Amino acid sequence: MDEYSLQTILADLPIPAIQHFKITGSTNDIAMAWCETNAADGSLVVADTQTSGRGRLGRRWITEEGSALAFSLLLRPTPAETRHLGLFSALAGLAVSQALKNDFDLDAEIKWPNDVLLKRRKVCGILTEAVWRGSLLSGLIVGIGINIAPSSVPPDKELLFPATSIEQELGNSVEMSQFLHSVLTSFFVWRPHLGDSVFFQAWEKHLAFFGEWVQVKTGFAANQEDSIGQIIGISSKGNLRLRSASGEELQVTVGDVHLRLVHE
Ligand code: BT5
Repeated sequence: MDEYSLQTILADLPIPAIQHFKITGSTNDIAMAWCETNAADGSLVVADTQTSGRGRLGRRWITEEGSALAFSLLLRPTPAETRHLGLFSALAGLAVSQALKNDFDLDAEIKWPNDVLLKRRKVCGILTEAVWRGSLLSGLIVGIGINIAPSSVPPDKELLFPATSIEQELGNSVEMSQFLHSVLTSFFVWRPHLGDSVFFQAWEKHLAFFGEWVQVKTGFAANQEDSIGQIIGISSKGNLRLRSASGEELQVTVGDVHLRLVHE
């Protein structure tokens, strides 16, 4: 990929500017720096390789050369969107899931809150970061990493959860810039639905482990007990709704959560 070909391929989308790197630290870091300038909503940073790709809470995201998509969208959320900032990761997850269905007929699931799975293996990670100026929101960076070729999948010892790539599940090769176009198209189609009923229905429809018993570990407090329950849906705030063994409803808010199937 290069900047010129990306500009051509993405020309029909509301993307006013693109920066492409053969190699960079993290596209989210580049987008955050760009956010401090007058870069407009929808500006895009794409990299072929990341040397310090980031996951949540300081975890690493591995992007091997030319085998994966790694990109960050710089958004300037509207006041209405600002009320739903926490839902942008799910929006990105929906966009990726929809693109996988449209382009390859692959049924992806969203592991709450923000991983996209194919056959219960992680194919995509999403890191959304807000940039504040004092108490005012300056921008939101939506960083998306998608494993395309088998070589993008890190060795097991690097993984907290099993991983896969699109080509592994499909058995065919994938044209990366075309798939990027599909994901971004889907993102901009879904964006006006952020937080509405159609959005929550689609999210629930894609929710991994629906009806299954899971254990959710919230990592902030050392003495915090895990929540164990059967997944029954998503609340209007984007919380995960669980039903405990005693029939009580529990809600888990997005934080440092590790969601696992019970008895796995
Ligand atoms: C995420 O964090 O899954 C968010 C990843 C976001 C990556 C994108 S790439 C573009 C942009 N620029 C960045 O610097 N980041 C964003 P988390 O849920 O914390 O998961 C991180 C964990 O995923 C790691 O600890 C590993 O276990 C695992 N992992 C790392 N690389 C992976 C890969 N390529 N495929 C599958 N799993 C991976």
